[in-house]
Amino acid sequence: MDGVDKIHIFVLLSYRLVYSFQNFCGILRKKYFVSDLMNRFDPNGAGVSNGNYFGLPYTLEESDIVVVSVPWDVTTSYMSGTSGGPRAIIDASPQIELFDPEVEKAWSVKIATFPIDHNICRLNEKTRKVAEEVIGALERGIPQEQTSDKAAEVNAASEVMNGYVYGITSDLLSKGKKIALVGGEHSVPFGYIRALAEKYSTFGILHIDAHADLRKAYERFEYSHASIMYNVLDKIPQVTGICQVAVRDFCEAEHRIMKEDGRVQAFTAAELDSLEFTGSCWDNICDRIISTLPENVYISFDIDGLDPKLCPNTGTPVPGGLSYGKVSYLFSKLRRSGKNLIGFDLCEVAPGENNEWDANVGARLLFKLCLYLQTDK
Ligand SMILES: [Mn+2]
Repeated sequence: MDGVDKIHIFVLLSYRLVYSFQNFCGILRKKYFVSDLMNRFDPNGAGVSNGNYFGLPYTLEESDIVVVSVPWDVTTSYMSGTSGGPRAIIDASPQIELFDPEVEKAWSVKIATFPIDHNICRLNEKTRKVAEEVIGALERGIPQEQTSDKAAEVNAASEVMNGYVYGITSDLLSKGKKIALVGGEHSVPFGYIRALAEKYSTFGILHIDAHADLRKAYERFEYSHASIMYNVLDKIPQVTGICQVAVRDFCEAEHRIMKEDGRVQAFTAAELDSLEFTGSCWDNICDRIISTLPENVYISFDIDGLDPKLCPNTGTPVPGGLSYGKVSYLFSKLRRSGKNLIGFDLCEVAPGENNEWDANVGARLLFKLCLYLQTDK
């Protein structure tokens, strides 16, 4: 049994233990503390910093929505740091008003925080160093055979992470929870989408991103952040379509898939601009985007789909992108469209060194999407 296998078993066992322990604590907390907390909870007061997303006091057991963190940035190719996204968003939570004009008593929506798994953090740190060696060798033109073992080690670790995400999310789905997944780089939702595919026989993905993420095994990493949609199309047949919005950085092979694979519908940033420059309004464009989606919709939201002024520290920023107002309007229209939002991920939020701006933006959009997940029909 090699090191990765041992870590795999350890991670799978440990998340089950953590969940059971959380449940046990949850029962105690509910019995003795939560009613008191909720009596004292002031939705109009300053934000609370209690280690949970949005400072909300709900336990896993009583929650309707669970936010699962995956602090993973092993295959990030440009700037690392997205593994710090979940912690940064939690730390930025006191900035969030627990109010939404479209959702009554937004603060009472029962959103719980799944604890961050330290084994995944350790596996991430260890494997990131190995991945850096593989990327460095590629950049220096060293023959691939010389780093085959290292590339294989990265791929094996990514499978451990996928198994971890799949295990948690399928367990939570079987308990009737809805799930918000927070990355980490954009490779992290694969296990979650696989778990959803066991619950929903067909669904579509609204994919907001600067990149098409349709590369096959980018930089030799099968589960690269740049390959998530390729892997979904390749391995999860329940996903009947992917609607890409604001994509503006892709290679020729990806462009061919976007044009030729009937499951992919792309609204590139250039096409969105062209529609607006020739008189279409954003309301009509949102209708066109939403009309490509089937009844069941999953949102895969890479924060770099936004204008980089809203996410300057993200792993691979690209000029252009959606404004905060446009993406909020799109989500609001999707909610009102009657489609069934089955889940979502928010990835690639990376903390800045001296400010929490990226996390502040991410926390606001995370809260909005959680509310829509809850209030969906
Ligand atoms: Mn992406």
